[in-house]
Amino acid sequence: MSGTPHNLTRALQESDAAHHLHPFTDHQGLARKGVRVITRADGVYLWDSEGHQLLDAMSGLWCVNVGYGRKELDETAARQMTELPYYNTFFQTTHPPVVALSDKLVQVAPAGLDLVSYAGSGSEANDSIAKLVRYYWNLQGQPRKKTIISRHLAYHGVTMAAASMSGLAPMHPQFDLPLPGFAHIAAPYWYGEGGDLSPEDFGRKAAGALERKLLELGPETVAAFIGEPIQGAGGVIIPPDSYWPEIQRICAAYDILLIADEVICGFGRTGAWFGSDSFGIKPDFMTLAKGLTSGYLPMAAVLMGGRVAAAFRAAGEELVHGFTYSGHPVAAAVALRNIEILEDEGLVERAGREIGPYLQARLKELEAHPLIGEVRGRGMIAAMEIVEHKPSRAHFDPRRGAGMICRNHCFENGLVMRAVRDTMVLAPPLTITRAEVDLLIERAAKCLDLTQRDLGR
Ligand code: PXG
Repeated sequence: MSGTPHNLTRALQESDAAHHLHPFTDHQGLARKGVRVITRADGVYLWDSEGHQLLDAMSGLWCVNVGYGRKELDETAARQMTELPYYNTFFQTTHPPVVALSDKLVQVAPAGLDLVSYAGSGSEANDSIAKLVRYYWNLQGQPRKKTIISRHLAYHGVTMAAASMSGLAPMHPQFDLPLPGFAHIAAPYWYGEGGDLSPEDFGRKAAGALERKLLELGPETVAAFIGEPIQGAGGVIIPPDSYWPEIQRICAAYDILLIADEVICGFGRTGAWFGSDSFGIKPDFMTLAKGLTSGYLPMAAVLMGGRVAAAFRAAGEELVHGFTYSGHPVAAAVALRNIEILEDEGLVERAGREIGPYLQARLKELEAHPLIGEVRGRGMIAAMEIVEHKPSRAHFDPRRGAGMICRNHCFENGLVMRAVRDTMVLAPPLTITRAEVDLLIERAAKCLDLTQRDLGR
């Protein structure tokens, strides 16, 4: 292909429209508008095929925790490709990268989680957990314990089981989901659903929904509860402090397993190594992906501990589960190097004590904007609620597409921020500098002004 950047872009757009079925995309709409072509990245910046620079306040899809352009990760991948590009971990074999990574994961994980199983994506990892939960209760001689309870606005992935656990309503009808054996309770979304309750009272009430659902289904039929410590794709829903301790209590009281989906929260995002550390959660299973490799290669992991790990170790029979790419050597080498970068550069502590608080303080200033009803966040993850009426926390009529208007202004003005309904969400790389945070805020403020103008307010 040759020609001006514009012609090149057009050629790529046409070919893409002809042959590429995109995730979560309306294809007619996309073909009309023309897809955006991203060609290059460095640090916190992306460049598109027209040469525009964008500050990526989403770390790709919540994953590029160490930032783009890390030579250490290229070099590690290249070296591993040369030495052993592939071998599997079935049939009584292993390889050095996966041994080293498992060791490292157990080191950084909350105490007690000491057994790792690998997958290629967060969805696969959650699907694996859905199977392992069944296996655990079958091993215990309690085969009636089957149902997994999750929450509205949850995102756990797109495989049949992971989508069934997800609670974003549009994810189900196209595929006749959820499957039997999955139930949902309300999310701890105080700003949207808390009404007149204080956040703490609302947190207890939202956790109480788990107990009510358990009693409705019969605790003897319930296997596990799954939750993201902070719900990411559902709109960065940060539970009140009263929430997780109550969930933990209910899981213990009714003998159900607790699964922390750390796909977004893991690896420093919340200012601690894991969201479970931030909220004092003691899970039986943890799901890891995204920040595990900072998105440089696809890889996910399931961490287990305590009675679950003990049961699998002692089962005395073959575990009939695993993927061709479970523990892929190149992905494992990159994941290990990525974790070493987080450690060597103190990026998790920086997210918790320095750049995270700075980002949150600067974002909080935007609460003075006429459109912003609430800014909330932890560490390097945050949300801003666009509302029509601040005192009542009333959102705009969804048909006005306030969030989408804002997101489009962001793209046009060199900033990538996602809109979840009318909630603007962001999760920049943990490496972002103060000056880059300032630029992010400057661009976000400008886009909010443009959104306000478009909404005629
Ligand atoms: N769990 C959580 C908490 C996630 O956020 C998954 C599982 C699934 O991971 P995979 O690797 O199978 O995609 C995710 C993924 C969005 C968005 O629009 C979020 C995700 C994926 C795609 C889009 O916010 N999260």
